[in-house]
Amino acid sequence: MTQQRYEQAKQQYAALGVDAEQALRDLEQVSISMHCWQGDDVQGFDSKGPLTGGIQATGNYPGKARTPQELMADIDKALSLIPGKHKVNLHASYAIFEEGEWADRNELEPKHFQKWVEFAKERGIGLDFNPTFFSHPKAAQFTLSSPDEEIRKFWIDHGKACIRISQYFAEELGQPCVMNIWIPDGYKDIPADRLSPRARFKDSLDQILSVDYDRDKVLVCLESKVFGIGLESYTVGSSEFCVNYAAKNGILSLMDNGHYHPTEVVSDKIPSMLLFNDKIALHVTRPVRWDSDHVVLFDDETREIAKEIVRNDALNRVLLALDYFDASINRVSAWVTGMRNMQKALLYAMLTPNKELRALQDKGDYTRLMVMQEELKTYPFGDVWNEFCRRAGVPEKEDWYQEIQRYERDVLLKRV
Ligand code: RNT
Ligand code: ZN
Repeated sequence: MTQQRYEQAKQQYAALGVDAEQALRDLEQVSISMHCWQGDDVQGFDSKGPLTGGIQATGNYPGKARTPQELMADIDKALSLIPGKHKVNLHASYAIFEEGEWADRNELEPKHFQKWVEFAKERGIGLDFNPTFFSHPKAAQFTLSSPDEEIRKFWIDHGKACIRISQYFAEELGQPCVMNIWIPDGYKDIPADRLSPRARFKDSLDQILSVDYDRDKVLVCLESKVFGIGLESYTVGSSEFCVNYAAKNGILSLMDNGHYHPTEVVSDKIPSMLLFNDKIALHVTRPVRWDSDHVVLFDDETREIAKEIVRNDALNRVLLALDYFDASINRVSAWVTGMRNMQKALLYAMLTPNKELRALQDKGDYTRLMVMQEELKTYPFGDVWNEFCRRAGVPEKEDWYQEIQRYERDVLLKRV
């Protein structure tokens, strides 16, 4: 049934000049970095304290992962329902300590992530990494931009430790590790000095990057932001700061589409960034009125982001990661929904006659351009997506949800 429908869909797309087989092959190559922190509301294993840094996971859905074993089991369940081969994105706060052992963030070592490396090796997947500059007593308001030199040094050491851990991931797993730096530093109210915190942040980054590391193995990114809760008036790591720092220092810019003013869109920023950078990185999320980090949907902006990547031939230049944390729904389902939606958006872009549409734009035939873009929306895209799932050996359509329900009943609801 799926195959028959696919064959018909393939012909409809072929009539537009689109090769559905090629699209399926291209999508199979795309690996997305799945964020471990959706599984436990960004709690991590190195402290029991609250989530800080101006971000928030709201909701109280039962069954969140409380231990490394539970989180790994949940990640496995999610990956089994997502077509393709992906990476897992870890935060430093997900260090796994032996019984009675503990290390503060400035003293983390590769050995504290050995279990994650074993996990990744067994599954043949790669790992990405993030230093954790929040949810820690020393991250009260400032980390890498702190006026307190002792605090700043602590976090610089954390950054350096994370570069070493990232290189360990890359070497053990035989593929580059994307290491993303995001700090929550900022002011609730109007500051008296906007320059000095940024100057200190700049110096801290210089110190972190002065570590001897292999730039082909560790791809360091810098993520900007517009504001956080309790940090509404001023953000040290603003867009201008981060884009300029990255460009000047040969690291990557990371754009999170929840980190801009509400009518600003990352889809429009991608082509500009591609003109000036070999590679860029994304955190795909869904901001609802603010940086709320809702689950990624198959919505307009996700599709626009995917179009900019696909039609500019940039699948190998845009490092894709997801970043959201919804605690109000089944967390495994949240992963599967977001990952599958990102893939759907890419497939949708691959099934678009991009060359033909571009020609219409160049000719100034905006009427036909609009007609085609709208008609494409009701082409049998779903039949191609179902075929992709079938070939990948994962459930088609909403069938995967039955497995989530079974897992919730047999595993998640028993976590009390
Ligand atoms: C916060 C940033 C950051 C975090 C994760 C947990 O606004 O988006 O990427 O969400 O590192
Ligand atoms: Zn982010």
